Amino acid sequence: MTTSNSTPRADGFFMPAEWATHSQTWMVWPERPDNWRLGGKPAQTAFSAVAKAIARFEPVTVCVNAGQYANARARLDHGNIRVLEISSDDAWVRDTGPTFVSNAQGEVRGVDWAFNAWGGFDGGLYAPWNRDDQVACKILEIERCQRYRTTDFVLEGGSIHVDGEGTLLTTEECLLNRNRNPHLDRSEIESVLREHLAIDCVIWLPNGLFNDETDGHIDNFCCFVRPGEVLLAWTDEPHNPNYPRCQAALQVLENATDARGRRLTIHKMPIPGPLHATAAECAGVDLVPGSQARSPEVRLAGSYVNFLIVNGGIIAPCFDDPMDAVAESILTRLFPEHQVVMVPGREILLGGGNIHCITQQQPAPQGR
Ligand code: KQY
Repeated sequence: MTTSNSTPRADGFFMPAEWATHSQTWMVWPERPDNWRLGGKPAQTAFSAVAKAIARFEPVTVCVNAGQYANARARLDHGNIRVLEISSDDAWVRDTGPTFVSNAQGEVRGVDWAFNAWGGFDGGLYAPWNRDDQVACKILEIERCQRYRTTDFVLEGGSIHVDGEGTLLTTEECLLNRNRNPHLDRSEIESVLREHLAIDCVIWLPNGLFNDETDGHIDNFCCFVRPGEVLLAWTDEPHNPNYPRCQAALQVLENATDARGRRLTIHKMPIPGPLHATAAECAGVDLVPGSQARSPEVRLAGSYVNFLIVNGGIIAPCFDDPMDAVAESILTRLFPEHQVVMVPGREILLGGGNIHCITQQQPAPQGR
């Protein structure tokens, strides 16, 4: 595998939007008992359902630690799912996998961002994270993709969304957090994003969703549905802790112009819940100093915005909540060319994220 000293932009590569055709989607098998209750068994059922839902539309590769290989291979019994042994610390390939970039000649490469488990020893969620930090490199090696490594720049894929036409959405809460890149200011961070993703415009929302343990990843709060149109998690209830966050985001989005000079059309997606883990669910998680503690008192950061766009499909979480049907109808209206598939997301949410966080799309070669 070649690691380049150049940047994707300098080499003519850019990050395609998620709706561009994929060659496959990557996932990682959950097993970590201090994050997933009951040794990860309920999460493995949930991840299997997500993998099989995606596999209806495109190939899926699931990475698994050696000790879980046989179990994962047996549970992921679908002809469109490949299972590979790759070590990891946990199962969030959106954040540990590469961000794929492509060029007009039909080549795909990957950006391997430095990973510090969402904040290192200043609020990060577990240690060590060295095996997670190697996941992107290993995926690129398997795919024979050239690699760009940002040794001095920490980023998670869940903290960015792009429209494929030069605009990037992110949050100040995450990217300007002192636990990611304290040596860089806002304009220096923008400059790394411009060079590595070939974007020209960054739209900064102040915050992500309340209690999002990633420090406010954008992929749990707001996403593009097509160029010039975004979908924002929303509440009209002033007592909802998300209310000020939604209002602040709306104000930024209403005043934003994208890289092509467009004003944005803003769609709203209701927030489910309030959702909480039960005492029994929390009791099923191993207590390990340095790992994220679980409590029934903590409102979970559940969000229907945390969905994945695949080839012809939308794979979105449901929570056995009255808003599930509303979310499904909004997604069906916004994506008339896609089939919306709702998959149980509660077990993934109990671990701290959802479907977008546990998946990483690999674009098909573009422009050929
Ligand atoms: O949501 C994500 N992108 C990652 C969440 C990590 C949670 C670990 N407990």
